[in-house]
Amino acid sequence: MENNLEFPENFLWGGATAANQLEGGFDCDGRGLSIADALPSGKKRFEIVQTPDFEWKIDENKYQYPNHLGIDYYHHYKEDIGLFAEMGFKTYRFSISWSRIYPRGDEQEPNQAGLDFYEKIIDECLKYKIEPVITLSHYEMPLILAKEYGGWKNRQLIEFFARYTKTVIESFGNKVHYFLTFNEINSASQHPIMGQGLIPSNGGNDKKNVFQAWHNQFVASSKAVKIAHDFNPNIKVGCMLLYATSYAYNSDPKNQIANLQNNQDFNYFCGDVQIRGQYPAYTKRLFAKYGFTKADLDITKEDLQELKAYPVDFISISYYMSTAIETTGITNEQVAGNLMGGVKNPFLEVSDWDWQIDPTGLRIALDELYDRYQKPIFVVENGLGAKDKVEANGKIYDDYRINYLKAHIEAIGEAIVDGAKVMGYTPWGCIDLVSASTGEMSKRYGMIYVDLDDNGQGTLSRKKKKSFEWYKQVISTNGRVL
Ligand code: BGP
Repeated sequence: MENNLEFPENFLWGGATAANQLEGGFDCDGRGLSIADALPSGKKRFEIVQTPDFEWKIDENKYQYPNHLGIDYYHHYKEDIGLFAEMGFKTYRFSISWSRIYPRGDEQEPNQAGLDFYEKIIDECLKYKIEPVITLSHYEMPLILAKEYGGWKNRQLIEFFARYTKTVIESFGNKVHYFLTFNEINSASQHPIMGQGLIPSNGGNDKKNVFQAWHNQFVASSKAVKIAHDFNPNIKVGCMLLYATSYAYNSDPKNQIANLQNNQDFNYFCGDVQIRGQYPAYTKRLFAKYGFTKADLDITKEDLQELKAYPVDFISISYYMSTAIETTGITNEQVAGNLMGGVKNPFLEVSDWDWQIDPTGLRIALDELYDRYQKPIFVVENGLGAKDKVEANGKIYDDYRINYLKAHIEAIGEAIVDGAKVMGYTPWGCIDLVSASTGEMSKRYGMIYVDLDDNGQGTLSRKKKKSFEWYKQVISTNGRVL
């Protein structure tokens, strides 16, 4: 049955992935090691990097699953993009591995073989009229930039990233119209290792360094906007925020103010700078919370001018969960999976990984973001991580995933009715890939199943799940049949 939702004609339906979670081919064609190659899988995913023996772990993990194999998209991309096309994708969001283009990160000249690989990916998309959306940095950077330069707290990275961006834009800017700068930039407040290359031995525990790294990334984002617009004014560059709708647990003003501040600190700070082009009014309070002032950071007048001159063109978000803020001692019941903290919301169910499922929270997110910024919003990640079962007949009946996606697409449709401008929807991991938080395969998001287990065993064959046909219909009816 058809619904009454009205998605815009040119709504960008598709799916999203990231290089380090699916490509494999970690040492193919001159690629350098990336920070993602140093993260092990399983419970020690983040524990390991909290130790000073980082270097040793990198060597130990050499040639090991998961980041090094991914789903071997490096050698399967034609088949995979063919399947995306069969689902009717209008767009495909993927990331470029910086260390394929600049293996060390600090060279003058790019690695042509790395560029050639992405050219083939882009051409394969265009063959099917799939609009590529490229993330320039999705939870990785050349490892040397973390080890030898100390990660993003070092100003020199601005210049390296600008060089990399220029190379990418000059190579692909005639074929690609949408670029995202840093994936889930605000998540560095929880895991500075992935997005900022900060580990305890190079200052990862010091909040001041996280903010310095953010500042350098903000300036790099502005430079990316300038580079893109100078090359082709039609290119649109977006920021990418991990948005977790935040509720006060109840109407106690103490919880309300705590929630307001949580929103500013987590959901809005990075976006405010990148979208509005200036540090927000609450910056002083936020810095003070961590025991430093603006004078402790290296922020120049030129930086501030650059931020002002080149804000992003649109906003992109990932949305998986909401959170609830309680400070008065009524409850302390935590939800293990909530990346940004907060207590259990009694009105919500959780996923198998304890992520609070809240489609209405997505409608609220889109309404609030549009009210705040009046710029188009692209939902570039959303989905349900679940364990799939292949039945004896070879089929995968992932109705739980269909229900999740349906409810969230409805929420987007309602937000559009509310007046929010939403550009598109690219559910996460449209093909099963390695999980960012566990480094394992068993947490699956895809409409396409990949035969591979947590130990890297399997045929790597691809198989359509029930959600494949369902999503195909969603796209072909432009969201009218869910
Ligand atoms: C986002 C990341 C992705 C992705 C997704 C799902 O935070 O941008 O890289 O993996 O979350 O998370 P996970 O794989 O941990 O379930």
